[in-house]
Amino acid sequence: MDIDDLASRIRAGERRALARAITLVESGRADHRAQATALLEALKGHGREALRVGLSGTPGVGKSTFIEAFGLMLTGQGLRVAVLAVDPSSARSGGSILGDKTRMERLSRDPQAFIRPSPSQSQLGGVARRTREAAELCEAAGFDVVLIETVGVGQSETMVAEMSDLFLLLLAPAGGDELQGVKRGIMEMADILLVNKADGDLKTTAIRTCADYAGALRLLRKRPQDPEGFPKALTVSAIEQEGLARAWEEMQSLADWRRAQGHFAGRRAEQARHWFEAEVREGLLARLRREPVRGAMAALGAQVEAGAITPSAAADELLSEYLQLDRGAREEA
Ligand SMILES: Nc1nc2c(ncn2[C@@H]2O[C@H](COP(=O)(O)OP(=O)(O)OP(=O)(O)O)[C@@H](O)[C@H]2O)c(=O)[nH]1
Ligand SMILES: [Mg+2]
Repeated sequence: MDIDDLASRIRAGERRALARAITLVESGRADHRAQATALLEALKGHGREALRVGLSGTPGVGKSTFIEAFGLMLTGQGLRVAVLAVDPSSARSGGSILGDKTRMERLSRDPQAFIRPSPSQSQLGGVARRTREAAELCEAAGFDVVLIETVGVGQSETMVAEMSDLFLLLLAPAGGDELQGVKRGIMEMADILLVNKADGDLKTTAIRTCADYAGALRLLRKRPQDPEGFPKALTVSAIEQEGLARAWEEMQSLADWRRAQGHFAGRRAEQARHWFEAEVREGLLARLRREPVRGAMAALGAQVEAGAITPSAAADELLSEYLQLDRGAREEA
């Protein structure tokens, strides 16, 4: 594969090249991984900046409907929109995307939009890398907005927040008891809460729910990356396309403020470091699962069990002999 050619076709915004490159970053094969790394290196410093927007919400809250309506509004303004989906629960993988194909039908046919479903992958680490790198590729291809959708399960929100410039939480209109069901940690990550389905019979409830959330947000600790009034809660109706323009204005004003204050670039730099450290951890864990380390681990484990060596000494031996973590230090000694 000609990596330089692929890189220049991505820079030219060719969708097929982009799709192919995402397939490459998704691959688990070692040679593909090396090519993917080379491709990302070749694209580094492309000088384009998309707004990366994370979007989370429980099943059925209206994420797909929202993305379709919001995406079409943006493409209608001449913006190019990419949609990436993260679905770490293997049972749902594919399923939700098949549903999305019909829910996001118009957007998926829009030449200004690019929708990439989540591959079936069980490890969150693999999903994180694939999504983050796919977002990089979309940015290099000149997309203005990259929406990263995740269903609200466990760690996936944190992961998506760690690769987004803005994080949106989509919520359903509900009674007060359900408000408490939103985990504090997730509330703390959100930049904008969107109470969806503010239409028809649900409108009054949605407005009340929104006020409740706004009150809850005011109780959270102030974050340095927020101007006055953020994080905030808004009502929207994805079906009736109400409140979407307002939501976009708020997102832009928040992003503009963060850019002006240096928080935008600062956060991306922090995220890059976070992912570097995560990759190191992943890489080490992967090596532990390979021979001869795996065998040595089992053998040393047996010795520890038999009381022939202490746990610390065995760990030291494994790390230094087999992972050669402190080879330099040992050579000096
Ligand atoms: N009344 C109303 N219903 C909505 C709105 N948005 C979505 N819905 C409905 O809510 C249901 C779920 O919508 P989806 O967009 O599939 O929700 P989702 O969050 O993508 O769901 P999963 O993909 O299963 O996680 C559908 O029946 C939608 O028609 C809205 O703004 N108002
Ligand atoms: Mg959906």
